[in-house]
Amino acid sequence: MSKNELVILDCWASPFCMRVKIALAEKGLDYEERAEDLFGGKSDLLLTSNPIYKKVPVFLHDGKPLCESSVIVSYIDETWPAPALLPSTPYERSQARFWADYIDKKAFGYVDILAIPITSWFLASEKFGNFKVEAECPKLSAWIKRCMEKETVAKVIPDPEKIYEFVVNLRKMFGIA
Ligand SMILES: N[C@@H](CCC(=O)N[C@@H](CS)C(=O)NCC(=O)O)C(=O)O
Repeated sequence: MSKNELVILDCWASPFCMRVKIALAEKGLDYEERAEDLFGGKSDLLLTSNPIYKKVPVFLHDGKPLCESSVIVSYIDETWPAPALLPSTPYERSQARFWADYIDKKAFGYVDILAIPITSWFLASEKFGNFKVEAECPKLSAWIKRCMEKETVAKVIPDPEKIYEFVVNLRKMFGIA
């Protein structure tokens, strides 16, 4: 009998972990976050749960590990069907997976969950790359704003300024000027 014990081996700044956390929040599920030290020493649980890539996120459902964020989000959608993240027919699902512009055209779902966490790193890219996403890609920028209006997204995505500080520290750690 499933206890639905949900654990995510996590790194707060990882867009891939954010995907899983948004999907869980969309389904209204409680879960435990276990922070991994990706640079100082990964836990034995991470190494044994994801021996191929040794990366977060790992999602543990009643102790059973799943790896790769898109695989995990699909699993979450299949295991807890409501509200559906993917459309109901195989053809629509294939479109959702394939077309990037699905983001602009459909209700919030699978593609948005996979894409939005990456945007939390945009501010850091802008500062180091000397460009503005809003100026270069206004439609993308509008989509980010729409997604961020959702509580399930806003509560998971960290402040981009914190990500920027994290990147500054990473650059120092790896000796990048
Ligand atoms: N394709 C993977 C990417 C996961 C990934 O790159 N995780 C990074 C953190 S953002 C990680 O664990 N890095 C540690 C390492 O590479 O050793 C997914 O979608 O889950």
